[in-house]
Amino acid sequence: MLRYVVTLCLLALSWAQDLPNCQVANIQVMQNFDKTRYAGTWYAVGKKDPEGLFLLDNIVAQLNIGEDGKMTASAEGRVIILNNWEMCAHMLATFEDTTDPAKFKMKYWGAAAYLQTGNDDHWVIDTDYDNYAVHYSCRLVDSDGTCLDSYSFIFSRHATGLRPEDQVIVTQKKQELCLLGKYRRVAHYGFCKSSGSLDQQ
Ligand code: DAO
Repeated sequence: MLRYVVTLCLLALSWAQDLPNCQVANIQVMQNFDKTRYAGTWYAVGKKDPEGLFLLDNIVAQLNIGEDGKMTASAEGRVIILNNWEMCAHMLATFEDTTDPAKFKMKYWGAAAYLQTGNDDHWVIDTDYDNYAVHYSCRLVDSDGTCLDSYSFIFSRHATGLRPEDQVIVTQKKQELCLLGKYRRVAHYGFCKSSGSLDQQ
């Protein structure tokens, strides 16, 4: 009987060690991150929404590295604003480096004044640069160190989605972020190509 209890305890202990502890401070980001290789076009194919979501679908981000080494981005996506006004939002962002090369402070704003603005973390959790990237941002850390309001994009270099081999890695990363089951698929059906965007300044 004692041997049975000890075995169960050891099993429970090893299982607990495999579980993420969901502390924002303990989230592992991409090691040796190279922002030059991260540059280029990314299609959001999955998204965990924050409180009061903004970008709905058809989300495409273009990341650039300037001659000064600073990262900037332009992004577009379908949004619904002012209760029922559907449009293609054109967004711009600048990124401030931090001591961790995979963690940035992102300032974003809309090309039109009535679009959202904000200051968010932009953490690159994992990427192979050529196929997939897992992004994470926590907007509000709870008193226990877990995240109260986060969002996360699953990016692909292809609008059609992720390769099966990348899906396995991405699922593992979602689990490590304590967000498994909280993502929705992001569709791409050319909304921003055909919508005749109202905010192209
Ligand atoms: O869509 O609900 C939401 C929150 C996302 C806001 C971020 C918009 C800025 C886009 C720049 C992304 C660059 C990768």
